[in-house]
Amino acid sequence: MYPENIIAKFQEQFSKEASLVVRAPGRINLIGEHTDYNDGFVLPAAINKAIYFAISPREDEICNVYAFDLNSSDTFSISSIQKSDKSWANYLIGVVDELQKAGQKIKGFDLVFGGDIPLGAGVSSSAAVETGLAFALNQLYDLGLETMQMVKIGKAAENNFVGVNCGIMDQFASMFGKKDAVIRLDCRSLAYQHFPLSLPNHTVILCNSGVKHSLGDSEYNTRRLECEEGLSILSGIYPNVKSFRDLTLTMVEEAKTSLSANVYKRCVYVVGEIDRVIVACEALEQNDLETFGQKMYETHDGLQHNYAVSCEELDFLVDETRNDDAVVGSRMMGGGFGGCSINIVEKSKAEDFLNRIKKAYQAKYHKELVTYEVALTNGTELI
Ligand code: GAF
Repeated sequence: MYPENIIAKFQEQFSKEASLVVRAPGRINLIGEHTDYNDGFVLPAAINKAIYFAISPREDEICNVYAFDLNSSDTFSISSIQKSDKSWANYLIGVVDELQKAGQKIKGFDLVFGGDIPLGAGVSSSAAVETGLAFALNQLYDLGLETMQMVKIGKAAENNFVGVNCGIMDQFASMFGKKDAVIRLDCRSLAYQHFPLSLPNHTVILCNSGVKHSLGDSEYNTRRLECEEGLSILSGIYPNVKSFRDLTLTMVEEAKTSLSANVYKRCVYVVGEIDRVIVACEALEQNDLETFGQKMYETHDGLQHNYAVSCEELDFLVDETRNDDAVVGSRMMGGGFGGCSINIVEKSKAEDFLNRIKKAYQAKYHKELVTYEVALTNGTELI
């Protein structure tokens, strides 16, 4: 059971007690996909699936790190940072690198980490590893970093060391999560607002397609480049346009002939999605779940057809819910190319829904559909 197994493994591995134990959660995102790096809005929350860190400082520059769930260890020195051939270790080394680049003085450490965030499922296990280590080192070496600085360190590690040009949402949600609340984040100004997700009659269920997405190998970075190309062309045509926030669908439509077919579709998706988050948040505030759910389906359609980041299994999972009266809204979640769909389901009908969708998935793909009912939790913290 986490985190007891992590704490016990630390004792066994290093023959001493861990100085600190940190919990860094994964995240869901209700709506606002691929909008974080496009100056849009997102609506994520931290969840009750997390990576746990048992850690102690060292007097030298050596970092001994052990990945509990992979039963794999690695050692590196903070004074000669280089990529590891163990891909999991690069998330940690990247954080150490970014801290040092930011002028922070740290020493080595002994670490055991692991948790129950499903890997490659679009619930941000990698961001949790990054924010968890940044948080632990901040505590261990009394660095005095503010929460947002740690978010940025985690993101920079992913961008510069792991090589995925992700936006800020995942690290932000893992750090700023709050029990029973979602966070509306303006990714342009970084202003945010927690608001309680009170769904007395509904529950949030993730359906894991079991298709492993790998953001690094996938088209994620290409989508970013396509968005940059689109924005650069559109801001040439409309001099007042500084970001996707300044565009309307009509403006994109009128400039269609200046954009390649793919770039046009990416722009239509992003401009539409930024608007959808605003409408969906208003609906949520008014307890209008029907409108919220409708926006989730529109997001899925955009991700499937215009942004082209879904996959057959995710489309199947969403399509299965379209005429299911237990489900208010459903869509693929996260970067895409696999991972989970997120579903808002009526509590009293959830069990029947799960039976139906698991049976259908098994019949179609001959594999078990793993599902998770999620609760919203605090962000990264000492435990
Ligand atoms: C991944 C990225 F890490 C996020 O920054 C975000 O862009 C998301 O995909 C898509 O919304 O999780």
